[in-house]
Amino acid sequence: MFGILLAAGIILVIGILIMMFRLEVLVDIVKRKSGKPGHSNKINAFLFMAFGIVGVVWILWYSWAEFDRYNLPLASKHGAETDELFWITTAITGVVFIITNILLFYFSFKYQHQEGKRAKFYPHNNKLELIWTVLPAIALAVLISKGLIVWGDIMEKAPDDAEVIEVMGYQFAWDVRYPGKDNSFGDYDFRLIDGSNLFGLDLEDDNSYDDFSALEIHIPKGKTVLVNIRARDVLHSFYLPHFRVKMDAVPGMQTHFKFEATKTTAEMRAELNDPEFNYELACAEICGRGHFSMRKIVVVDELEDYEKWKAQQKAWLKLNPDYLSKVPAAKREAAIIKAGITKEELNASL
Ligand SMILES: [Cu+2]
Repeated sequence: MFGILLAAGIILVIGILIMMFRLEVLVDIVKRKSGKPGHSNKINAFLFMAFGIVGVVWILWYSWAEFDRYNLPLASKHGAETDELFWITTAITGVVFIITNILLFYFSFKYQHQEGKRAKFYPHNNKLELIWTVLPAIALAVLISKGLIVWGDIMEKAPDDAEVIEVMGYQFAWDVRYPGKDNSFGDYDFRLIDGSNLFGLDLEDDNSYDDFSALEIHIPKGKTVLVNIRARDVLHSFYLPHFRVKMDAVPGMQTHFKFEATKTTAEMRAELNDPEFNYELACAEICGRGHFSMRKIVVVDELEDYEKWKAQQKAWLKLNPDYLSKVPAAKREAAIIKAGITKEELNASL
C-alpha cells in the first residue's frame, strides 16, 4: 500500500513539474512575440553548466574513490596485456571525453541567447577538418591493431597438455565438470539434462563414467587451463575478474577461454593480507531475477595440491548410482569399475 502511495506521489510531483515547465514555455512564447526573451533561456544555460561541472567532478571522484574495485590485483599471465590495452584505451578516450564534455557544456552556457548577439557564419575550414579526421583515425588504428594482436594471443589454440574443464551456466548458478582420470570428457546431449544430470551426460559413452563435478572450481597455478563454456537456458557471461577472463556463455554453442593463473589462493591471501580472500566466478550478463547469486568460488592450487584434490573427487556416476540403469548392460561392469562404485553403494542403489 505504501509503495503504491509513494509511486502515485512521485508521478504527481513529476506531473506538476512537467506542467510548470510547459507553462513557462508558453509564457516565453507569448513574451517572445512581444519582443522579450524568456528567462528559461538563462535557466537552461545555467543548468547545462551545472550538469557539466557536477558530472565531470562526480566521474573523477568516483573513479578515484572506487579505483580498487575495478582495478583488482592481477593473477593471470595474459592479464598484463589486457590491462595495458585497457589503460591505453582509457587514457585516450578519457582525455577526449573530458575535453569534449567541458566544451559541450561550457559552449551551451557561453552561447546562450543574448539580445543583439548574432552567430558568425563559418561554413568550412580544411585544416580543422583534416585534424579532426586524421587524429581520431590514427588513434583508432593504433587501438584496434593492438586490440587484434592481444585478442589473437588470448584466443590462439591451447597447448595439448592444458587442463581442460567445462563450466555450465544456468539460471541461477554455475556447474563445473572435470574429465576424470581418463582425461577425456564424456559426450553430452542437452536432451539428457534432468534434475540430477545437470550436464546431460551421455551414459552410453565410456568417457563419461569417471567425469566429476565439484562445488568449487579448482585450477592449478602455472599451467594453461582451457575452460569450455556452456549455457543451459539464456545468455550468461563467464567472468573471472582477477584473471581478466570474460566470455559469454551461449545456449546451443560452446565457447572457450584459455588462461594461466600466476598466484595461488594462498599467495593472494598473503599478498592482500586477507585470510578470507577468495577468487570468484561471477555472471557478467544480466540473466534474470537471480543474476546476482551466480557466484562460485575459484581455488588456485599448486600443481601437486591440485592433482591431490582431483584424486579425491568422486565420479558423478558414483554419487548418482541409480543412473547405472541408463548405462548399456554390456558396459555396466566397466562403468562400475571406472566410476569407483563400491559393492555397498551398488546394493544401496538397487
Ligand atoms: Cu547469469
